[in-house]
Amino acid sequence: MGMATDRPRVLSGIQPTAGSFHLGNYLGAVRQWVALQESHDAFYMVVDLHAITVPQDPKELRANTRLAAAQLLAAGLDPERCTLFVQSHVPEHAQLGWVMNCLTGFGEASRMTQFKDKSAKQGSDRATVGLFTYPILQVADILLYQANEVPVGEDQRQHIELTRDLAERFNGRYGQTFTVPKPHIIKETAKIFDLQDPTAKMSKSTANPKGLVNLLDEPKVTVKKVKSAVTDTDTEIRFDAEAKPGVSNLLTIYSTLTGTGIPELEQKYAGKGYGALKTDLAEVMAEFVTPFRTRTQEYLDDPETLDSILAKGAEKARAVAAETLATTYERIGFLPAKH
Ligand code: AQP
Repeated sequence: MGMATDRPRVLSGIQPTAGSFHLGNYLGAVRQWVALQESHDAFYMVVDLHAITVPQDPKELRANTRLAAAQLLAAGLDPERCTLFVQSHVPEHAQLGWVMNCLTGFGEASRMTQFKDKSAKQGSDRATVGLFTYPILQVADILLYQANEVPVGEDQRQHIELTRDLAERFNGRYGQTFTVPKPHIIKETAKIFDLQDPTAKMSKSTANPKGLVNLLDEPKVTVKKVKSAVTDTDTEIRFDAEAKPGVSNLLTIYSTLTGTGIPELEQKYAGKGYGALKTDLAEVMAEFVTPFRTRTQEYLDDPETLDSILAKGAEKARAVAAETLATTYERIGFLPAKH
């Protein structure tokens, strides 16, 4: 582990809310996590504290937390190469979260568009204060690890901006304490779109499940969804995100999963029509999800190993988080507790 400390650090998280990860989560974020563990000192977590910003059934939350960890391992995270843990196992997140709450302006927090979107979806009267302040907990998540980069999808960009602002504000007020992080957003896959409404982000809380590709769905379900993806009325297979969002989204997915360039795909399907593209992409998808499902199940079948990976991860994460929190408390002027 000694060499890991010379590497730039990354931190990111995913919610254990939906059961299965969807294709947007994977292509927008998790795929980058897997790559970055080779070059960075990587910390990845299942963010169960964020999950309770909306009501959760306790049994389901517990099961979904293990399921999220199993999917991360199945996607290629290697506990020897990264630190994988559960957010609530590291109490410093909530502790630094409070400090960050006290540093954030109410107006500043009110400008977060994710809160506006998410609260509108469930009716703003029912939205919790936790949902309102979750971007601030996210700030704490990132700053605790002194992360240099945060690999996320486009929808999280504004939260990384907030993180930068708060890190600079704290540093300015109390002296250099936090690394100011940068977003790590891959342009091509920063926003994967809904297969039925290719102008909307693929999202677990969609009204039409046909547009959402869950990685743990039966492969035949996925095949059907891909084949009935909305395209447009002409037949030309060409990447044009503005004029042809549906086809462009399919090309992005195809290209990323196979490593084939988009121009090459355009050439391959020239004159062939959407049916051929969809049939082939459906096959690519099925080939991707089938082993992913099997590997996820293998981790779930051995909860002791899974829990021990998470316990080791939490221990490594806590060592870093506790140090940052202690420095923060000291800078703020909290009286040290007697040992
Ligand atoms: N459609 C997407 N395209 C690219 N990246 C995406 N991400 C989510 N959707 C897309 C990225 O996935 C990571 C984990 O996100 P999360 O834990 O916040 O997942 P979520 O919010 O539960 O996913 P949804 O589907 O986006 O939920 P709702 O419907 O609640 O809004 C993040 O890095 C995110 O950017």
